[in-house]
Amino acid sequence: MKKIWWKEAVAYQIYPRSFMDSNGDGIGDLQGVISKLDYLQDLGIDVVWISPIYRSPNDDNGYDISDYQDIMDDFGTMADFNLLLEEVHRRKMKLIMDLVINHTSDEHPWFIESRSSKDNPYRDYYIWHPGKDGKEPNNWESIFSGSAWEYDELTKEYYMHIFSKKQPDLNWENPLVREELYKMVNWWFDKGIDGFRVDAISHIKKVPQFPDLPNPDKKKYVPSMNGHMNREGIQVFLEELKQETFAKYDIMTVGEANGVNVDQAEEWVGAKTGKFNMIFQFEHLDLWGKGASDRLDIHALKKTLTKWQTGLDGVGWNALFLENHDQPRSVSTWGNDQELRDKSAKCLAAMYFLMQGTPFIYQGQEIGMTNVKFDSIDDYNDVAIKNLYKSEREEGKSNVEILEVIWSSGRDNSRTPMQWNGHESNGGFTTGTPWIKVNPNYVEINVEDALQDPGSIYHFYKKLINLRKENETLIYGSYNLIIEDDDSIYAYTRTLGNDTFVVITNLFAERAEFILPKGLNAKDAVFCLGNYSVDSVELSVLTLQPYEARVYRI
Ligand code: TEU
Ligand code: CA
Repeated sequence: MKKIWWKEAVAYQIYPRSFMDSNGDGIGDLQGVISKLDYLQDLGIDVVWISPIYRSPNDDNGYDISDYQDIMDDFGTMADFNLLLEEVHRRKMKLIMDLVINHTSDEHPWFIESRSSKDNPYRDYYIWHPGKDGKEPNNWESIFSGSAWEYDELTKEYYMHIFSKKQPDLNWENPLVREELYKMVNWWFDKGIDGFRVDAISHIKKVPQFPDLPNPDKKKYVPSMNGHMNREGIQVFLEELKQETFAKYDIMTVGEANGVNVDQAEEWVGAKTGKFNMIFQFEHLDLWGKGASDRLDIHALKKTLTKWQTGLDGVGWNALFLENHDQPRSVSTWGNDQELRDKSAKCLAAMYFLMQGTPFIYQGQEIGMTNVKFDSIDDYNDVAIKNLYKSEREEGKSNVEILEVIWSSGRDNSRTPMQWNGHESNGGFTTGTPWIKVNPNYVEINVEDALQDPGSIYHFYKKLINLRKENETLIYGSYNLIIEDDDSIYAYTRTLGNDTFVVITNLFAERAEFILPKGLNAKDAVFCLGNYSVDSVELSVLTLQPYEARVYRI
């Protein structure tokens, strides 16, 4: 077993716009992040992943970059960034940035050139196509609703954008594009950053000739994943990216790899042949239903996570997560964000955090922040939400119908400002007017209170982090699913040599009985952690309370 720093690390994602505002303009910024580094260090964080902070017109909050080598004015200056990097390193932590190279902003100089004429040297930096019968070149739908093509009056052609129309896709088939990107990536590594989370990277290869996709329901546009997600030939690009950049540095890479299958693990994250150290896969999130079904499909969840756990064991490495800036809050979706918020947040934490892989915590998850319900579309900011609202209205859906979808699945659920305390207006996030409203429940749910209460969700996370740091078994050990058929309990073991931990989580609001399977010995069991008080270490038969979680060493 080879010890590797990024396998032992616990990571924390910052969405800088919503983390901490230092100057009262209502927008989180780099100085704000710096002011909270002690908080993160205290929690036990090793790696900070910061969502994009580059120059951007903010159509998609920084995921639309107009200058890869400069800092967004809202967030500060390059001097602020340099200080952030220094302050992170001074605390023996690492900083990884977000690498958005599937697309740029339409305000990036490359695109401004590209759109200016058909024979501009930058024309082929992006994907331009003439229309078909006076319409878009094909029927592909953008991930953010509407067509994936935008008509440009000047040259009378369409450009492809699988996200918003202000995010034109780069043409990865053009070697000049790739070269420019690699130069930029290495520039950041030479500056001393510790890695990248690589945005939407499974989308860089498009199916050649851009064929129409099957459209059995005769819709105007059809979901276009089959046109650009994890398509044949992508590995050639990824291998080159790796060789020209990542392979030259001791850094950490996490690919955002929607659509990648576990049987492709070797080529994506294999120790030798992989292109990334780990990937974010989304199969388990798709099971949440996000409003579609009330009850968590625990069997599918066990099946999916177990597939990734066992599929990567000894092959590659998992990135473990429940939340990010694109997902609703886990406690609202999977748990209970009312009376059982505390219990269910801790239970979910124990469930995913002790698996094999590098755990990620998304800002606010450690205090059990919840979804939000704004009553007007005007209170929302996310371009995906706005586009969805517009196209669903056009299709005749009512305001309330659409809002209900947004309440349960909209991305702004996780983008409301970080709740630092309960007594200042805006929860201590800003002294000004926040760019998006603070969740009114900051009065009860906030960092200051959580720090003071030893039984809080925050302290539970801290204990999980310590437990993991102190036990190699919880880092490198193999995962094994137990009581597979149980309808309420997700339980598994982690084993390294003859050391074994058992993680037992009741993922529902009803009590459940746990019986230790034969072959596991409860005799010398030591109770390590739980979210209810436990008076006996007895482990062979347990009655678990609603959302009870227990961790034993046996
Ligand atoms: O998200 C990419 C994206 O939307 C999907 O690939 C992802 O699989 C989906 O969210 C899972 O449900 C990234 C960023 O995380 C997102 O914030 C950006 O808007 C997007 O890329 C465009 O840069
Ligand atoms: Ca600010």
